[in-house]
Amino acid sequence: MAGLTQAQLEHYDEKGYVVAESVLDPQEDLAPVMAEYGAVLDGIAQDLHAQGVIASTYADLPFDRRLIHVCDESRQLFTQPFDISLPQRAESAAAPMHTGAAVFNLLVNPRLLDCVESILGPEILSNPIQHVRMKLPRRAVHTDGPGGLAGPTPWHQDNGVVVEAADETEMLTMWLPLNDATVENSCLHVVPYSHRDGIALHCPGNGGLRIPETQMDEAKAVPLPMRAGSVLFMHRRTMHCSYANRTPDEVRWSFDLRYQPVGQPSGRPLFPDFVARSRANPESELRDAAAWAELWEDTRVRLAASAQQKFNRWSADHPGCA
Ligand SMILES: O=C(O)CCC(=O)C(=O)O
Repeated sequence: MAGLTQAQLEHYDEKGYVVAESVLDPQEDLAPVMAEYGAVLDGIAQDLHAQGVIASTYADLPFDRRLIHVCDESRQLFTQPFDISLPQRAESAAAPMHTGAAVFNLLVNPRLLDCVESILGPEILSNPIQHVRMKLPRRAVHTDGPGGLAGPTPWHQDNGVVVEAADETEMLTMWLPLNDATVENSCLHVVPYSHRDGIALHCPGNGGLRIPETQMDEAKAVPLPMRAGSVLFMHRRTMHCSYANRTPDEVRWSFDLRYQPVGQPSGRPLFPDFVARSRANPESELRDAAAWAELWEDTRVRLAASAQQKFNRWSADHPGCA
């Protein structure tokens, strides 16, 4: 098994994160995912063009330039049709999402799971807190708010986005860019050593949960520019964020995926987890992309039928959030 080196594991333990270079092969591992998303964008562009919302389908443009054109001209964002999770709302019956085979193959990519196994051991659950993010240049985001998955992400810890039952779950975040992530196009920033300090106060707000400035020292943060193919492994209590994409014409495109040992609560009980690797019980592994897609489709039906659920513990009424 390849996995992480001793030096990388020590960096992770000490600082709460580590970037491993060249874990994935952009051609072999990432190109199929990008092609699958190209087809999703094509469908969106065809629909908008048929409705007369955009003047062209921009079929001759590469993915990133095409997405920018489509969002800019339609003045809409298409984060949900691309995302690999449902929105945290009961009115999800009609919510689009993307659960294609290439994405499933990425979730269970052996090179990724070897690295995960180095940290978590051989019984690995795919945690359902997962997203694809296409961060658009600010000029292409025509919403009042920060733009959700297409805009900046406030300072937070991933432990903060789960319910309390999962506080001791050894959830590992894996963040990987599909194109090079730079300081200008909105790479991730982390606060080294912050995983040692417990869970900070988080305040619900427009752009998602946010650790108030008074609860952290932003000056200690470091940017993590990363090349496509590299992977960031991050402890659940490491503080991190991303700022606005300041480039005129680049999309910062990434996945954030999470894994944990089998048998611990996922922190998102309504959403489907699955066994990604089990050395003890290989038959329990999910190996079928269509079955994974079905898990999410069933979840959509259940979510739509359920009352409003609480997805985390925080309240904007907390005095520290004033
Ligand atoms: O990709 C980003 O900009 C933010 C990702 C993030 O906050 C996360 O993975 O928890």
